[in-house]
Amino acid sequence: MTSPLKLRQVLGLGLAGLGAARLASRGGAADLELVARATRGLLPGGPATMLTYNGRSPGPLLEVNAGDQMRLLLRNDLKEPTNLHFHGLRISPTGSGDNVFLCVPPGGSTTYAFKLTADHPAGLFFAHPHHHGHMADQVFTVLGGTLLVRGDLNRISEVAAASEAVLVLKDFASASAAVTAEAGMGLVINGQPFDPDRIDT
Ligand SMILES: [Cu+2]
Repeated sequence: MTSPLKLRQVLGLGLAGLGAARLASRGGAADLELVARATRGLLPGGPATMLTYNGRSPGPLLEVNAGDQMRLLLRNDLKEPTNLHFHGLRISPTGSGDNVFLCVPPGGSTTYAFKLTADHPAGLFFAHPHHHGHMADQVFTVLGGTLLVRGDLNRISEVAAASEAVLVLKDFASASAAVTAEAGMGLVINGQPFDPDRIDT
């Protein structure tokens, strides 16, 4: 029997996952690419097919700054249409911005292009599909990822000096019937199986 996980070890899992799973802007420009595709993975109850960005669930952390010019290419390698919604960002809901009426067909791609204002609030946001008729199934099958905007908060010295871990919790008890039927239910943090009974604080 394995020993209980310390809370900091769970945080460590999150940090370990971030190194290779982070796409960041440079010099005021965020030229990022997400590829939506089905990927075999391991859930608490066993193997299952999940929908991923760049083969990851959750998708890579997108790390940008207030004032950045965003150009995010979304390629659709799924067998159904998809798109992107930038949950919480203060950007236009039209054109190539946070436009949930855009449709990226199977095999297609589109570029989301918008500028974050210089005073855009810092914080953690959520990028996920919002295509009418497919949204619930795609989100419940784990398509989505975090979007970290750095800005005013990060200029507070105590915040800048603090260590940071981004944790994405997913409860497969509320996942799609297809996933739970194949792999059962359970909790994951950053894609790693998580048992709350094994946490020491
Ligand atoms: Cu949302």
